[in-house]
Amino acid sequence: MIAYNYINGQWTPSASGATFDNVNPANTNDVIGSFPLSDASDVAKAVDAASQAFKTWKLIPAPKRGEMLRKAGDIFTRRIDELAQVMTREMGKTLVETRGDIQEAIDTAYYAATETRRLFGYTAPSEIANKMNMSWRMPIGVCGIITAWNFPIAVPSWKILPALACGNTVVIKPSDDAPHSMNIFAEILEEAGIPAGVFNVVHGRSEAGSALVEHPNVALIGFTGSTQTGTAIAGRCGILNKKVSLEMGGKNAQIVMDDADLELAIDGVLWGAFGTTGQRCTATSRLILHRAIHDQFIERLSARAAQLVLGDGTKAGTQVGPLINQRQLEKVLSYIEIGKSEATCILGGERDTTGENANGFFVKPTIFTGVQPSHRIFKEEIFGPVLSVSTVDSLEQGIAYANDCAYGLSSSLYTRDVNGAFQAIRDIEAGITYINAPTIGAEAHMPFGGIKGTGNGHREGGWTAFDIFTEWKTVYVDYSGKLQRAQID
Ligand code: UN1
Repeated sequence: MIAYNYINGQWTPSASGATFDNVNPANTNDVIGSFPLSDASDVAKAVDAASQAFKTWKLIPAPKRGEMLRKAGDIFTRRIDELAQVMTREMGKTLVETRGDIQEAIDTAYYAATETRRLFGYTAPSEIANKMNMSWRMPIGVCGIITAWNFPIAVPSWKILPALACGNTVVIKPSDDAPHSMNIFAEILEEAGIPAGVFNVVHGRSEAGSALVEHPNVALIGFTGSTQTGTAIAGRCGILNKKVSLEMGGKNAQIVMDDADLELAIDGVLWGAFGTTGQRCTATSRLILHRAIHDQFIERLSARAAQLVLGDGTKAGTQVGPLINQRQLEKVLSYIEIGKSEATCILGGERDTTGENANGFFVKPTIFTGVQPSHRIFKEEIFGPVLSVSTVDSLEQGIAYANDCAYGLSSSLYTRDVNGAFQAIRDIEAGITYINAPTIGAEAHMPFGGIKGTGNGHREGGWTAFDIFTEWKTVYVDYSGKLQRAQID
């Protein structure tokens, strides 16, 4: 397949003609297609189209924009099986998970559609007679979106759909590891009636991403990816005075107390740590066990984890897919080596190249015990199927361990003690806390994001996404017919 950028409603090759190939991470002999390796001139074309389109798109009544988004949700629903196949082929997670990824976009589309009938502002009394004060939301302009490959449809949808609902136009630079899904996103928005230029896709790597950040007509950057790249983008946006919303790394902990339902907690950690091959910002990468249940928990957990079926995500029965690419494979394997020098590897700890997995980026589900807060595998984001297990003697110590971390996205506590649960909800330093549920599983209509090294104060999802994609206009209407001076008369 030869694929193109989507600019001003046209499928367009890169100006330079340069391309990159994308391969199936479960079998690198399967080349999915060639995609444009765009540069600043391609980005400029897309931004020009989006700037032009903004002039008319922002004037369309928000509920009319919402009708198109609702239709987009319907089309995603119609195309879910086909799109799930495309997504699994390019990023590896199982079909059950890629369907879930698309479902998250469907939920976001319907939520954004209904929000176009709210987009509430505020009224407030004036301090002056015969004067009215109010404040309403304005679109911001062209939004530049840069996203990762692990949720090729869901995470872009959290940004694109609220942005469009608010009357903004969009240029997205999707990950070069999951470009095909984004072209289907463009097809769906086009079929839903989104006019040419309102939504644009520019494929490429860091050159295209940087050009988007630097372009003077891009008013906002929405980014999901590594803390290192996000922080660099935020630095540039600070200097360029652009609004920037960041969704970055995580090192999420699940705490299991001695009174917990252990089978439930094992189900939770298996899904949280090894679902999506651990490649979620919300993945459970640390397990903090109360000493009293540690040994039996580890015995039961490792027996279950050893049964997980590693393979091509399109195959029935596969539970854990490959890592995304060679770079991530090397990174995860190097963390496994670090882990072996720091703690005890009780499961996995190696690549799987057996049988049909020979040509993919497969790493066996891996568990380390005896992990201390000083260890690198306790502190650093690995983004793979690697779980670091530590032992504590109390809930307070468990919370302290969970908080001993540079990130603050998700967290989880398994307990039957209601008082302890509320203490953890209050004291865990994270944007999301689950009680008796794993660290993954955010719902589209709730705020999503984190503190510390995870984010910069914004929340995607739910009503909070609309704060990212709007500016406030404050309006004063004086109907007294005379000059009335605030703070003076
Ligand atoms: C991400 O890892 O970037 O809660 C997003 C979850 C998903 C979203 C994850 N609904 O794990």
